[in-house]
Amino acid sequence: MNATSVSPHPTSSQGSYDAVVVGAGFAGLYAVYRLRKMGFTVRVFEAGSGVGGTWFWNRYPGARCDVESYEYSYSFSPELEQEWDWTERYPAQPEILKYINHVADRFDLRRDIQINTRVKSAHFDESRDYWTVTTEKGDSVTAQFVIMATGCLSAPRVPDFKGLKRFKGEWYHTGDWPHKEVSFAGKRVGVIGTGSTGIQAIPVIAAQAKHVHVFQRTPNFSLPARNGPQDPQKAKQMKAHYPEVREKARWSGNGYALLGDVPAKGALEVSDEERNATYERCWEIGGPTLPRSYNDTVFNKAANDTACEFVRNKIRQIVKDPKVAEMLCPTGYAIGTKRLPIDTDYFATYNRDNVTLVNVRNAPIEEILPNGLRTTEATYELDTIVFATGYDAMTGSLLAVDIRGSQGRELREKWSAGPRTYLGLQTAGFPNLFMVTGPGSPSVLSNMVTSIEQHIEWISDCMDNLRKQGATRIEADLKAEDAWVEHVNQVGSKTLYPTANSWYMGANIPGKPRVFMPYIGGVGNYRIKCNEVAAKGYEGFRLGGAALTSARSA
Ligand code: N01
Repeated sequence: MNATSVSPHPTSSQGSYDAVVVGAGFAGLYAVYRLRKMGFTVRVFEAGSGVGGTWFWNRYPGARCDVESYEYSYSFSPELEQEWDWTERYPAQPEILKYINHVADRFDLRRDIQINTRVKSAHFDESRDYWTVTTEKGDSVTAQFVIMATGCLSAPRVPDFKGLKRFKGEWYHTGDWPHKEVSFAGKRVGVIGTGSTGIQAIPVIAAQAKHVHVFQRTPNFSLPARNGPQDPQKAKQMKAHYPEVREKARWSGNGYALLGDVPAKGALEVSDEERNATYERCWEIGGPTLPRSYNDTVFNKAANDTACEFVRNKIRQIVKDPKVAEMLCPTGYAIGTKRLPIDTDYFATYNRDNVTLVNVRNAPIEEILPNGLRTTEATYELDTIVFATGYDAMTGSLLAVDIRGSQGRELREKWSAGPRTYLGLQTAGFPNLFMVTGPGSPSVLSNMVTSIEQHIEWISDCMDNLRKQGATRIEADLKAEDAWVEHVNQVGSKTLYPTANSWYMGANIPGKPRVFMPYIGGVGNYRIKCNEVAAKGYEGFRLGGAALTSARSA
């Protein structure tokens, strides 16, 4: 931007709005689009210096979406669908960010989005049914509704290692990556963490660095992405059939149409030959389908074991040093119960002379030194450390804001034993506060864009409905919330998910309550439930407000 140009974003806020939206990622942008169209006034606060949310912050080398590009996009505008061309099967971070910026400009969304502004607090005034929202910059606004579009993986976590402040080299967390180019050329780099992020970043960093030490605590299953340039035929097909594809995704198990229907057979119902041929086909096609090629791998350990062993054998074939291969083979948890990465050349990277795998399960990192780090067994000299150590997932970004509901009750206190929500949309005691893809909704187990659109549509329709009725307040009923939490837990406990130490369970954060946070009942079933609740006059919610009360008593 040159010195005379004016930012399209507003720079400060006072006053009153129908809704304050926190966050300008996929969810926040769609909220502005829809609420504005329905005649609501809206102000978005975004901590970053641009829109994009996850895709604004996650600029680490190799950052890429693991949902195919044509499905990882908005469905609300047929024109947008037709005019945008994706260049790769799995879109890289810069392309997704470009798309999000295109959406912001195309629909003139920026004038309601205040960037560089982190929300500090949101307090509810129950005498007037509105929230006061303050920011770290000193803005203070009121709004009838607050919509937390803060994302599920947006509170990066650097482990509390002794000595980090004294490190003389450069260190980065992948979820808070600098906006300048980071060069690894000639550098001795340490990467801590082998989740989806580490698995994407390690091959790219290894191709540049002098040497990479990978500090692995838990080996991870990973499947080849088989990424490549977008097939023009496939793109054409997609554009010709977008309405059907989107509709299928909306009612599917996980919000994708391309992943197909739930398979008819279980892994143990077929012969070893047939199963191996299926797994082999999935491995060759690429993407996350392998464990989903049978209907029981999520529930049945023996069925799941067949997929685990197939992938372990692939690792043994790819990695030349048998000792390193065994170190990379995941054991002790079911495939898919920790988020399953898809990769480009991850395992083959360990065949490079400049890559060393270090087991920090047996010998944990004790301390960061000025020139490297020390485990309980050895010292490693490093110029750069990359923390691919994940997030305080699902609740971290919500609880980072000082949220106080009725009678000043703090959300942090209410959720001290784990998050409790009704439909992942609201939590009792916090009227007019909505969460987008909150805990208790399909969220991270789904194509996020599908789930985001469903939530924003439900929330904005709800606001419209309240307006028509003259209601100023909606609040989840505690009994409905308890029943939903019970249902979420029941469905989750039928699966193998709770058996793994994953961020789905909060297990990556010391002291975080162990609760399976997402809803695994399926995107389509969940949509049915949300629609039913709305059709029954917002069953399980309590509606209130002056006009409504007088209409009812008349
Ligand atoms: O984080 P993670 P992530 N010492 O929590 C290790 C999404 N995503 O950023 O497993 C040593 O999965 C930790 O070890 P362990 C996706 O949903 C999407 O990789 O806890 N190691 C683990 O290996 C994903 O799941 C895309 O034993 C330590 C790693 O750090 C989510 O983001 C791309 C440690 C953290 O893995 C988070 O992935 C990338 C310690 N003290 C990410 N503390 C897409 O493609 C932690 N670790 C869309």
